[in-house]
Amino acid sequence: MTPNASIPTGVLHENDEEVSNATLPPEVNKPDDRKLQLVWRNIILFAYLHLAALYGIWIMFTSAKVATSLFGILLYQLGGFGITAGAHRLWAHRSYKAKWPLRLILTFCNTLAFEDSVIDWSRDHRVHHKFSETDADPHNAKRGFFFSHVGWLLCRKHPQVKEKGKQIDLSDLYADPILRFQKKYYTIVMPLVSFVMPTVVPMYLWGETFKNAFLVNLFRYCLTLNATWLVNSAAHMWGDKPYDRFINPAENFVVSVLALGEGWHNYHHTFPWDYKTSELGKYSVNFSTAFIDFFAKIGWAYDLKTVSSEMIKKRVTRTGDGTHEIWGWGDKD
Ligand code: ST9
Ligand code: ZN
Ligand code: ZN
Repeated sequence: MTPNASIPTGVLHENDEEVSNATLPPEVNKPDDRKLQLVWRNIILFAYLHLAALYGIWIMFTSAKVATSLFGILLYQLGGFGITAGAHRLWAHRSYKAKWPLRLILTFCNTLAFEDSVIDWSRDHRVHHKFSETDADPHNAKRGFFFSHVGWLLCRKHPQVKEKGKQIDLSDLYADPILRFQKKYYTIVMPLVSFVMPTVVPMYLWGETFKNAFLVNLFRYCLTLNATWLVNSAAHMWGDKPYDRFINPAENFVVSVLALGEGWHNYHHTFPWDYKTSELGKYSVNFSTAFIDFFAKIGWAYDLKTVSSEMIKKRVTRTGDGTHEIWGWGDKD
């Protein structure tokens, strides 16, 4: 539980306070500076993706083979773990350590999810925590549901994101050759892992058509993105705040189901170093914790960081909104 001195700035641990609006200098929150510079390439690609994904759902329930749909669900889970257990809990927060075979598996899964390289993802996420809900937060939820969900990917970043982001130390991520490889060859590896493999496997292993395999995979990808984005939008807006009523991130059950355990966002923003990202009993709506625990059992994941019941209790009493007892939380199993 002692903060690790080797953890770089930007990985929040128990001694850090998130920077709140109240403590930020005024230049970090100037709505007048929010000039939208639209990125039409992204607008067109995301519009196409969402339309194609709708067609993909139709295909799944009409002409696709069952094996293709099951494969899509499997890839959703695997890609999801690449974001939750990988980019988020392992790399952005350093909430546990992993041996190289697990880091390799997680990098593969992360590439399947196509949410940009782990290094870039973690940089934005560390800024998100450190300057939460200010203009330096890439998906500042104070700018509304649409902006925090997807709008932030359709325009240039606020200058404060880049300015404040320079303070974030990424040396721990650059020290990992697997992550350096992923970033360097992302434009080659990502299309192969995230689009070619998911299309070719159903075609050659069980004779699926190109169209069906391709569209079901686009639906799988689109669902992964929206599940992730809901953490930034819905889980920053709706839900109880049993741990800290002074912040917007909330406990959101629906998001937790879709995002493999990442919707318990009031807990996560209060205790960002906990590898479980929630207090809830081990696997209740938190498959990503089960995933990490499995690898801990075989020794590939280790030094799992968590929070003591006493610390949680103190915090709940001091800053909670009173809903902690209603949910009956605190049962660690
Ligand atoms: C996607 C990511 O969807 C989603 C991430 C969501 C995170 C959610 C976290 C929630 C918790 C975990 C929940 C997991 C649940 C999972 C469930 C799964 C089932 N600091 O970015 P650029 C500088 S990706 C410091 O281009 P623009 C830097 O110099 C979807 N500096 O900014 C940089 O150069 P370089 C697929 C920063 O030009 C330069 O600016 N991907 C920072 O404003 C340019 O950077 C896409 O669609 C920083 N934070 O463009 C691509 N940021 O990189 C989308 C930037 O060389 N992105 N700099 O160092 C883009 O096209 C662009 O980023 C842009 C902004 C148009 C949005
Ligand atoms: Zn986080
Ligand atoms: Zn958040």
